[in-house]
Amino acid sequence: GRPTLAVVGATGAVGTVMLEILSSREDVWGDIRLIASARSAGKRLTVRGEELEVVALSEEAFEGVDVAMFDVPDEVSAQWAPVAAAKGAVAVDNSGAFRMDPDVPLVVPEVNAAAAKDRPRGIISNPNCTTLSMIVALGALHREYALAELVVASYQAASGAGQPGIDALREQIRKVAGDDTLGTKAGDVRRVVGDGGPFPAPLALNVVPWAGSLKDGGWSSEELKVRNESRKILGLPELRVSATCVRVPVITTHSLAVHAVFESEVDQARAQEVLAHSPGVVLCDDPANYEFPTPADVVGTDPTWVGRVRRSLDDPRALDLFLCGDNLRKGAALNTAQIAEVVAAELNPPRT
Ligand code: 2RA
Repeated sequence: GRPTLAVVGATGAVGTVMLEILSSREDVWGDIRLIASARSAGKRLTVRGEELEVVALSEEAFEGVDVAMFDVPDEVSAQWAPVAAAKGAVAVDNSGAFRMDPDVPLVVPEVNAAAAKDRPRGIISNPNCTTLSMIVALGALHREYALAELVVASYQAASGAGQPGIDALREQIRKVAGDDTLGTKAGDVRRVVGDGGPFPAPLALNVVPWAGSLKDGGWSSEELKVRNESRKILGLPELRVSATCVRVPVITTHSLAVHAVFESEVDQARAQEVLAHSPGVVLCDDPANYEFPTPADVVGTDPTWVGRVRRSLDDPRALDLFLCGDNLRKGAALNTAQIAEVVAAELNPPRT
């Protein structure tokens, strides 16, 4: 019969979007079980039009589960995804705990769906939302031109830091609203907003060049994730990648400015055509009519949106482009759901 699905972390920012996605995609699941921390157990949430009670995370909660999606912090996944796998479930994990484990595939179905089959630990990882917001489009260009180097700057939304990030930005916006003097003197926003909450500086009326934790050489963990995960997904362990990750006062949808260098010469019109015909990508590229993707237009949608596609003026092998992707949908819940569907089709092949 149809496989049983568990959603672990059902009450978080990504979990909430996951329930919407499960309610709107073609339904491949039998029972769905909602799991969260003991604090959220007993809450009632709606999925597929049906109200379900959230159960507390425990070994027994995975009894009879075929696929378990995890949208929880790294340390919770590190402990519990192996428990789910030991109970016989395939764990699809959206934390950073296993992404670089050589025995855990890192999967984006439009780019490397076949990798999902080779999962010796019974765990499949879902990439970081920043990597995911660009990789479907870059995978398509890589197939055409062979990628050699990426230089990217991100413009990341507050919800990348979960519900606390959303709540903090909304509160900061309330604090600065209506005061026409703010943003004209050094430190005035900081005085009104206070510290940034989950962000290392105020985010309202500001941009903050930081996401994640400090790593060697001054790099942030987020910047290393973009580099390491892009290499693993594209199967290019030597790919040159430089990333600067920046938080901007947007609630949801990450954007990236990308300078991509290829092995062969590129052509603007051909690159646009490749992108326009790639599943999961929408080309929105008519600057004469001010058509380009922006987070305000992209949020709530599934694809990766690409615009501003230009051939570099100084390098015939390089393209410059701008991308937007909803970090809670393709950046998290949607890609996890797509991976889970790949596994479901394998467990319960459609009849032909
Ligand atoms: C962020 N990508 O945007 C990180 C974690 N979700 O904060």
